[in-house]
Amino acid sequence: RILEHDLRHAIANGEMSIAYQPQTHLGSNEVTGFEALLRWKHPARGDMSPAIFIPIAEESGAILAIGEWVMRTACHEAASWGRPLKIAINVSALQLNSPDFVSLVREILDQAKLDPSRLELEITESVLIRDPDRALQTLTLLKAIGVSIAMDDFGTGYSSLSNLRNFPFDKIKIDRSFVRSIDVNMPAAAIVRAVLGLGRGLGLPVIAEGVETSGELAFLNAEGCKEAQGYLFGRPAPIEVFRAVTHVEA
Ligand code: G
Ligand code: G
Ligand code: NA
Ligand code: MN
Repeated sequence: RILEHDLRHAIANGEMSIAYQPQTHLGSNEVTGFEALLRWKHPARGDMSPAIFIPIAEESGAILAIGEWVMRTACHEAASWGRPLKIAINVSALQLNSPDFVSLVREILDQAKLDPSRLELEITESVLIRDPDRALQTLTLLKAIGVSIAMDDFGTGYSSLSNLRNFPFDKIKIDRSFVRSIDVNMPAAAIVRAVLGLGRGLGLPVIAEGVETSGELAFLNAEGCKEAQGYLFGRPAPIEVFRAVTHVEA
């Protein structure tokens, strides 16, 4: 496969970059952190969607090197900020299940001089499926070093409420497919309301993804959602765009 071959050289060729998207506290309208989102500019094909190339990188194993590069780059970036904002990084199944993942995270945090409490790893429930015992062990070790864990895309795919009970999640991210048009779409509104109630009951903060309109935001505020992410607050962009947020002078 051509893409698979090209992916192996993408980092060395400087074709990969990271876009950062703000996560905003709704009460204060303050940015609490940023999600790191990988971007690949293919030399011939131009911008490639991660939705296309991440699965290929997973299948080929290239995700291990790429994921390490993302974590290293984003942690170094976050360590350079003038404020202790969080950095949220997506972790794939192959990464989480690789034998040296926890020591790699430690080494990256040490080298970046980033406090572990600043790092949040986003994992989807599909990541837990292959080897739940091993995933639990790894997540427990990560929590022990002070890293937090968010359940990404909650409500899609292999979603099961038992995952919330059996794994040490610190946060729930409601998938953007449920957030879309919550102010006008009855089933989506009921699901978002239920997830917010679940978070309250479990004592887990909930962040809504993909918030695009003020109507969606009004609904989330009315239902007690405390944090959101989406185009309404900021599109994923090079970190320089957010300089005024990452480096607020007193
Ligand atoms: O940014 P965008 O919406 O196009 O991302 C599409 C998908 O790619 C999302 O599911 C997102 O979680 C995933 N993704 C983006 N960056 C990374 C990354 O660095 N590692 C992994 N594993 N997935 C990522
Ligand atoms: O799977 P994950 O939640 O990591 O995917 C995040 C993806 O969602 C990113 O690719 C990002 O570009 C995209 N995204 C972020 N905010 C919005 C939004 O408000 N609307 C839509 N449609 N996509 C968004
Ligand atoms: Na994510
Ligand atoms: Mn998500």
